[in-house]
Amino acid sequence: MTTLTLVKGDITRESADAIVNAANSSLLGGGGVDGAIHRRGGPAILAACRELRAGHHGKGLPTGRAVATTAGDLDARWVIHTVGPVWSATEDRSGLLASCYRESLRVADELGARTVAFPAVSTGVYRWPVDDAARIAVEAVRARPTAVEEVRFVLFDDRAYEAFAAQIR
Ligand code: AR6
Repeated sequence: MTTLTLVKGDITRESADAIVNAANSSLLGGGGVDGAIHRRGGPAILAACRELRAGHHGKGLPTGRAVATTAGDLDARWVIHTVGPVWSATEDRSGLLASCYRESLRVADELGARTVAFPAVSTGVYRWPVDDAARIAVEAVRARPTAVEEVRFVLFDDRAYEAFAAQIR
């Protein structure tokens, strides 16, 4: 039984087995949550990402996929990096956004993570409308069988918090 919980705040302040990063395909950092995670998590995360790029993920991580690294100095065992789709008004990419949540939970299960904190993937730099993103996120998590006991959505502002709350109520 997986419980869905909501927190308003900065995901880098959370304590969880795994913290999900809204990354980009390069895995080499960026702005938003990604920048915050690398800043607070320290250089070990970037070092692990560089190793992934030197090895199995030479071309980077495709959109909709997820991969884990150390969480460095964060209060977590792992960071699970996932690459959300950029919002498009002309193409339906919602399957890729749902895949981010499914794949992150698959990786979490492989690791044995019991608590996983997610940001609202794709709703920042990638411009996905937050109400729609919240619906896709909650549906994807509810539909995916997982041993994860708590899926915690950590929302940065009131707008995102309310959008997720409306889906979970
Ligand atoms: N904690 C929780 N949520 C946050 C935090 C934080 N510290 N900071 C921002 N958010 P974004 P994306 C919220 O842009 O849209 C990066 O450059 C933010 O308000 O981080 O998937 C990557 O490298 C928004 O609701 O991710 C990629 O290039 C949500 O997190 C690109 O941005 C996601 O915003 C990915 O864009």
